[in-house]
Amino acid sequence: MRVITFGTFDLFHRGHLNVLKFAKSLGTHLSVGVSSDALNFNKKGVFPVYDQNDRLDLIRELKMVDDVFLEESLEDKRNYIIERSADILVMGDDWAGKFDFLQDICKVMYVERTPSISSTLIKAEIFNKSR
Ligand code: C2G
Repeated sequence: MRVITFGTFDLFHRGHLNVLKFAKSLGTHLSVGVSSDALNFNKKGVFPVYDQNDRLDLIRELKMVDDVFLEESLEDKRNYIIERSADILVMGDDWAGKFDFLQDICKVMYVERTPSISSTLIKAEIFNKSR
């Protein structure tokens, strides 16, 4: 089984590790789409702390990851999935229901996010500690 997942993976943390390990456990090949700096800026109005080349390099080096590519548009998921012949799409449950329309080409799974950690919380904590 070939699995695909997507994310920004800024300030790489335990929640990111958990979802990637879980995604790989579902199959034998894991592709990861790392969202581009421009996609993040357009969606959230801020750039990630780590730029896209660093985020791509960090994800590429993980032993459970077989293939890494830049996700340049949220609307291109269908093409990314077809290009990589993915059987299963794994997304965090903050996206629950949003990608059900892709069920005609692959299985779509939403996984529970790891509690109490996020890139946003890490940024806030660093900000508070450095004041
Ligand atoms: N995640 C998690 N637990 C957390 C934080 C994140 O399981 N505490 C998961 C998310 O659910 C996602 C992955 O880690 O599956 C990457 O999270 P983000 O970097 O926040 O990704 P996001 O910006 O939501 O992805 O097509 C989607 C885009 O790439 C954006």
